[in-house]
Amino acid sequence: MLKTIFNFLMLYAVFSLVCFSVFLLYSKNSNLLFFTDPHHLLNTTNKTSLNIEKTTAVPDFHQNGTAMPATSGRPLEPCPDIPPNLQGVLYVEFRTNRTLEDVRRPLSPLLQQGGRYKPANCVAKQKVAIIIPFRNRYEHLSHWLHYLHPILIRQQLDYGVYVINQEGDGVFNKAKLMNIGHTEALKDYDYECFVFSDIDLVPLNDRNLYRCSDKPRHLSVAVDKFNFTLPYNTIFGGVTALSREQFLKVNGFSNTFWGWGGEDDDLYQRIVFRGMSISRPDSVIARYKMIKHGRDLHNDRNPDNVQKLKETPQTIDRDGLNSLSYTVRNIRKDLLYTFITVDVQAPAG
Ligand SMILES: [Mn+2]
Repeated sequence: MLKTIFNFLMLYAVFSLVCFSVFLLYSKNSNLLFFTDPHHLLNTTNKTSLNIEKTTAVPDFHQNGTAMPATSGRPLEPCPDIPPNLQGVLYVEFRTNRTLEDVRRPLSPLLQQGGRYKPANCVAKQKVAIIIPFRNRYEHLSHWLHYLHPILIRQQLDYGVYVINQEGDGVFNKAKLMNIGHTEALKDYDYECFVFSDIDLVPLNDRNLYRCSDKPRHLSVAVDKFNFTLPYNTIFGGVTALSREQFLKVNGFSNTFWGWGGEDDDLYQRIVFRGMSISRPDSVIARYKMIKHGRDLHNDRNPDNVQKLKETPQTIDRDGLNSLSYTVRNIRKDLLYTFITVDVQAPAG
C-alpha cells in the first residue's frame, strides 16, 4: 500500500516538474514580465529600436523583391494607388558619417546601375526621374541617397536618380542644371514625371509620394528650417514634381538666373502664366529635414534676379528648354546614381 502511494507521489512530482519546465520555456519566449529581469528588458528594447532604424534605412528585401523582372510569364498587375509598405513618420539624422560605400552596400541587391529601380511584382504608377543640381556637396549626397532610395523603393516607383554636377567654379546656375537633368534623363528612358530636389532636403514621412499629379506639385511644404511652415504662399522651391507635359508647357526653367535666388519664383510665374496652378500635399505629411550648411562658394544671392522676375511673360517663350545649351563633360553610372558633369558656360565666379 505504502509503495503504491510512494509511486503515485513520484509520478506526480515528475509530472509537476515537466509542467513547470514547459511553463518556464514558454514564458521566456513570450517575455512574460514575471520572469523578465531588467537586463533582459533592456536588451529587447535595444533590439526593437535597432529594428526600427534598420527598416527606416533598408527596405524589406522579402516584400520588395529584387530589381529583377518577375519570371512567371504572367503580365504584372499595376501597383496599388497607395503603396502597401509605407512606414509613415521616419527618423532622420545627419550626425552619422556615411560614406557612399556604406550607403551602397545594403542597397546593392535592389538597385541597377545609374540609381535605377522598378518594382518586381507590379507595374509602377509612374516613371520618375529625380533631378538633383550639384556642386561639391558629397556629404549631403550620401545622406540624401541613404534616406531617399529606401523611401522611393517603398513608394513602388520606376525611378532613376540624376545628379547634375556643374563643372568648374564659375557662378552656379541651379535652374540650368535642372533643365539639363530633364533633357539628359529623357535620353535614358521615357520618364513621365520629373522631381527636382535640393540635395539637402530629406522627407520626414514616406507618405509624401514622389509622383506627379494633374498640377505641378510642391512637395517640400513644411521644412524644419522654416519651423515647418511655408515662408510665403507662392514658394515653389526645394522639392517639386512636374509631369513631362507640365514642364514642356512652361518651357522648363529660365537659363539666365545666375547665382542664388529667383529661379524657383520664376518657375512659379511660368506655371501661372500658362494657366496652371500648383498643388501641395498636407503639411502634416510633407515635412522635411534640411541639412545645415554654410553658403556655397560662387553662389551668392544675385540682386539682379529680383528684377528679372518682372520679365517672365516676355522671356518664357524664348528662354528655357528651347534655348538650352551646354556641354556634357562626363557621365558616370554608379549603382546609386547617374552623375553627369556639365559645362554650363558660367561667367567667372
Ligand atoms: Mn540649402
